[in-house]
Amino acid sequence: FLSRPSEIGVTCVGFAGGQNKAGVDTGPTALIDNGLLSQLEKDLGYTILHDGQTHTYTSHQPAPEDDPIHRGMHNPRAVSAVTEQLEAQVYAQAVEGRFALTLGGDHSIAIGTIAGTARAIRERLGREIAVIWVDAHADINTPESSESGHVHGMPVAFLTGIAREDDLKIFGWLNKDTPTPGSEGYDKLGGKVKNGGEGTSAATGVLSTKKLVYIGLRDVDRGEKEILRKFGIKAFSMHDIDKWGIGRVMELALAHIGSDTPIHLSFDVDALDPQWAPSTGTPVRGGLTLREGDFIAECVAETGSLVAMDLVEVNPSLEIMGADETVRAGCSLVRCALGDTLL
Ligand code: EXY
Ligand code: MN
Ligand code: MN
Ligand code: MN
Repeated sequence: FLSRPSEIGVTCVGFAGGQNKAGVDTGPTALIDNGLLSQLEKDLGYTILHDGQTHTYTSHQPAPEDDPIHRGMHNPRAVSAVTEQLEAQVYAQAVEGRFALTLGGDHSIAIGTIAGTARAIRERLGREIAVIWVDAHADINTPESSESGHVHGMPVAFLTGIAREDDLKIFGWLNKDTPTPGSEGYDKLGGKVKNGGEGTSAATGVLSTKKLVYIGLRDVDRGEKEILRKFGIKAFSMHDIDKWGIGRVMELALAHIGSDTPIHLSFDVDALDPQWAPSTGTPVRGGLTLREGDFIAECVAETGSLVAMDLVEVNPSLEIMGADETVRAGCSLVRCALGDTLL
């Protein structure tokens, strides 16, 4: 149902406000300086559509003094404003049938990219997207369960509707088309109430919890584990990868999504072991090898259903000695997702 896109719409997001370490905003420049876009163009034959900018969205962001902590979240209005803009940018690429490639930036930006892909695919193909989230972390804290207040640990909660805000300037824009929990016909979590009985334990957001699969998890907060269990979210941890091997895990992950489902791949470079990707804000040892990371991207490419990808959390300013390695690993992941290593 999908033909291989010949065009890639690239969006570079120089944003670091979802966490507290400077430098992740320069990730896109480092990836492009390493030749990523020319590799996709010259070696893989794609047409690249890129405005040549790394967007900082400064005119959209409130001044820090106008962005106080809200429900424990740091920079909530800045993250909300940036992701709302980004939603429109990614939507504009994907709705034209282009592959939407977004280079981050911290992982909070996935609020914008996934919402944009979901809207475009719904409109263009009448389909719901699935998301493969490759990460050491689950990024599914609610503002209340988060211990850090960093929004890059929360994007999945907002996307699935597990976390909600009515304030349009603090992610309320995400819920414009989804029902308010507790409103008629919906339970406290926004799940549909069936014939006046109990609600389903499904939240309602731009992404269904049933269409989400994690790979590579190894640092999941207690509150997040509870959320994963409660909503029955499919997750393959490093333990599962050690046990079954990455080949089997990918078979199971893709089977869960089902064939013929448009896929958005959100790849956090910290899924890789710090041996391969040390230049990232929250490294966790015991991660994927470079080959396992590339293999995940290759398997997703092989489905022919990949419509969008994020590569996030490359922070060239961390670990001076290793920045090159991380950038090269990031470029490799993107090339693999776009079919480079398939014969
Ligand atoms: N779970 C921790 C938190 O919520 O602060 C750590 C999150 C790190 C998120 C990185 C981007 O994947
Ligand atoms: Mn750009
Ligand atoms: Mn992440
Ligand atoms: Mn992570």
